[in-house]
Amino acid sequence: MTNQEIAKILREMAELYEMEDVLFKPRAYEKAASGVEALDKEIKEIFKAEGEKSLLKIPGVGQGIAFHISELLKKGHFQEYDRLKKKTPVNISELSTIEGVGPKMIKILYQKLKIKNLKDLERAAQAGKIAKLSRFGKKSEEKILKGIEFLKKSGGRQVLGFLLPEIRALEKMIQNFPEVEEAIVAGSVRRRKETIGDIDILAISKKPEKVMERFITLPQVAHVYAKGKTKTMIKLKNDLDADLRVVPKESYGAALNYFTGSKDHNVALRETAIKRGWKLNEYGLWRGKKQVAGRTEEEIYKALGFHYIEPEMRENNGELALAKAGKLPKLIGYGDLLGDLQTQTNWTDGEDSIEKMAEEAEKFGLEYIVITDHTKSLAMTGGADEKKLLKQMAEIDKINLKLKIKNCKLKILKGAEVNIGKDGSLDIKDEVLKKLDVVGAAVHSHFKLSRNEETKRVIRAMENPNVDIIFHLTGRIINRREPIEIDIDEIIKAAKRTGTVLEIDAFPDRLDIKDDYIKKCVEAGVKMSIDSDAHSAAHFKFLEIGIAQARRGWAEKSDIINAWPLEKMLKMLK
Ligand code: DGT
Ligand code: CA
Ligand code: CA
Ligand code: ZN
Repeated sequence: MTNQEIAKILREMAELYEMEDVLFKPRAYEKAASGVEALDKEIKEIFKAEGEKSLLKIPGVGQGIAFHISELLKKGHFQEYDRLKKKTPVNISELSTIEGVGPKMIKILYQKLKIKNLKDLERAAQAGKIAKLSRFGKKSEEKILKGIEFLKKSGGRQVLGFLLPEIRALEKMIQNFPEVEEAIVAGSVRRRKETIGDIDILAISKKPEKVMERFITLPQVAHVYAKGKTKTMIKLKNDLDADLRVVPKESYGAALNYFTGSKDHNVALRETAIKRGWKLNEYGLWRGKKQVAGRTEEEIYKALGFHYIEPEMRENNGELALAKAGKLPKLIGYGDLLGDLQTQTNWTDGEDSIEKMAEEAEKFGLEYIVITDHTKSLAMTGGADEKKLLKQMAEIDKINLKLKIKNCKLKILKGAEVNIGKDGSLDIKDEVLKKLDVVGAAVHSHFKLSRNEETKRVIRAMENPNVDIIFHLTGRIINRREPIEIDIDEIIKAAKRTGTVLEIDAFPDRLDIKDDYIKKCVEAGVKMSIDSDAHSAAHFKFLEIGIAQARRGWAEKSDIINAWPLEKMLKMLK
């Protein structure tokens, strides 16, 4: 059992307890799940070496949960989980992908209508059965149907950022097969698309049959579609399909290039080969029968007269012309961030204390973070009013002192995620906003106004001299919620005029703003930030996904203000 699988069950426990209206336990299990996810060692190994006591060292794991995890590792399930699952035997993770459907609703839907999964839910909603339940009504039913339709439109694509740890674990297992010389995940995963259709894996080996044999017996495998000598297709337990191809060493670069895609990039690249009278395919670059290149991607690009193009740029959006002219941007690097400008704590809906967030951020190599808890219109989250914000500022001063004494170099800055009202007004008074180091403003409601109204309200927020950054501009949640409609060109113009920064929210199902918008910002010289939007110390790892998105939008270090040293970053703000 992998850490990811354990964390998934712990999260499910949290939801099961929430259904039962049990106090505190949901939070405790959430915390434990985050702790498990953040580990870089496999729990199974630690447990094998050091026994049950070692589990207590996992952040957020106490006696009770440690006992359950040990049962889980030994038997693959545990009593309390079985008991709760028996009571409400539903596919929670599937049902809760629909916006507005949470644990409490899932319980009622099961009790009243025996709804266990998405199919059941869709049928019941179409038959008008949900509207008839006293608790919900017509509006909820319509919302559910919309949610299901939205999910279908996404074509079963899954959010990459949530799966990347599992994909990397799989890649590592294949790399560790004794017969494998090299292995890598190509396709949309390597290009770091927001969502992925499947996983395309390549490996070099002289014994492909042996490799395939090992591949289909991996613990993650749910189903084998087809097993061939050099190509095998399987379904993983997480519902994703994965292909493994074994290629000879001489063709590795060509195969990697071909299977990384995108298809459009490949087609354009192949055309340049044809123009020279050459041929490019997944086995190599050929002049007649002679292989001109093929061992590495670099030599293929070079032989065709291009500079090397990073996978995140390979969408045939003009990158080939730049690569030919030697004018490719120097993309921001995965280790380039020095700060994080959006983090939430247990002052509102985050899981961890300010201090814990700071300590974890430092482990991630950051030099500063901004605490940006929600404000009062988000009452659900315990959003801060002016008084609470002032209190938090004083607390941050204290913690900064404490960190200094502990020799922690990270600096905590004061901020807020201020809510933008329907008309563009903010819910915190200017005299308090003025005291904060960094003010982010964001839309959290009224997602369905006209394009003109949405654009206007965001621009009005930008015009506030205290608003430094617009967080998650369009409010979309991939596979769950459509973006608000906005006129991006007007927004960018206003950002430029007012000196407002636009955020790339690194949370894997937000990635807001998207790559096309990032490109426009780069061209217009509008600065951006890449923020984790962390709601737990375990979320700093998502910064990587935000950097990937920035790279897909061709952003350089100079475009991203939290890749800059603190002083310079602060000077850039209003
Ligand atoms: P996905 O899986 O939908 O997220 O997107 P990709 O890009 O991973 O696409 P996939 O898995 O269908 O194929 C992997 C790569 O193989 C793709 O990026 C480019 C290459 N490829 C697939 N089909 C074709 C094709 O018909 N022509 C060319 N030139 N390349 C192809
Ligand atoms: Ca793919
Ligand atoms: Ca594929
Ligand atoms: Zn927000």
